[in-house]
Amino acid sequence: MIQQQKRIAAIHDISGFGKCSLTVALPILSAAGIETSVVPTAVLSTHTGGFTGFTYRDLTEDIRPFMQHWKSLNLEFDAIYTGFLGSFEQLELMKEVFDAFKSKETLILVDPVMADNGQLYSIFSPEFALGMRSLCEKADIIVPNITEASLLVGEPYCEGPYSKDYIEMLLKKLSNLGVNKIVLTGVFFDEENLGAATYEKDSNKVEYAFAKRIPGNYHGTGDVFGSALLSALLNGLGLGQAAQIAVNFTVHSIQLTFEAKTDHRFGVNFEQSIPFFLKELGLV
Ligand code: PXL
Repeated sequence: MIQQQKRIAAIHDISGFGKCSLTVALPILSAAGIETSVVPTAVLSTHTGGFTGFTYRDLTEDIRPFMQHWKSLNLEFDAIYTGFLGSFEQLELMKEVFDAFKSKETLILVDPVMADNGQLYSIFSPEFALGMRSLCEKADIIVPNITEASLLVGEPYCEGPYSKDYIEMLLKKLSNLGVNKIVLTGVFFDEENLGAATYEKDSNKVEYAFAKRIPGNYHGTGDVFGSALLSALLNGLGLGQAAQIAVNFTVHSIQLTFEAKTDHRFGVNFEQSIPFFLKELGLV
């Protein structure tokens, strides 16, 4: 039987240089066979992580008219995927988007992009975390890193290595926001392996997905991970398996970038890892 192609709406910024957000989500999801519509929330010359002097054209005003037009076309989506959002107003607008397009089958994936390595990104105030928490409460699945998870549940940030008890405490507290599926990234129990922990509230199941750690902090890996995770879920894989594929693809992309000694701000070479990714998904 021919499977109906899945369609999603990806709502992130476009950073012209420094691969992240839509310049990562669109090619990865498309390669995985998913029809990917986009709502650009802002256009920047580069992302904000480590560059100075970037341009920033805010597109908040366009979001509601975009939605109204899409509504008039009776468009439906299998998933809505939000990432970097630049203001409280955009957080509130996302709730309107969810209300307008959520059907029983629509998967709402919120990546609460706002912090890493114990620090909020420079453009956000501490109150932004509260706004992001309230958006996460509307999601079916959230994909925070450890710093974002700590901010979302009001725990102090801890540096790893972590204990299983600590990770599972964070997962349970995150699920108390009313979210059924949690994928926590940046999890490690020793210095050798790094990966993700998943929790499904309905089944009360915790799973882990690891790969060998590659030194360095590469920009945009959260977006590579989130896009790969959603690709795997929409291709019918379970949460634990989808997380393992997303970890493997992210690490494969980092490995190529590490070998090429590329500036960490430029993003990772996910493009040349796509054949590997499609094999992992069983699509080729
Ligand atoms: O990858 C997350 C991200 C996306 N978009 C912009 C960013 C960041 C992280 O810094 O600055 C504009």
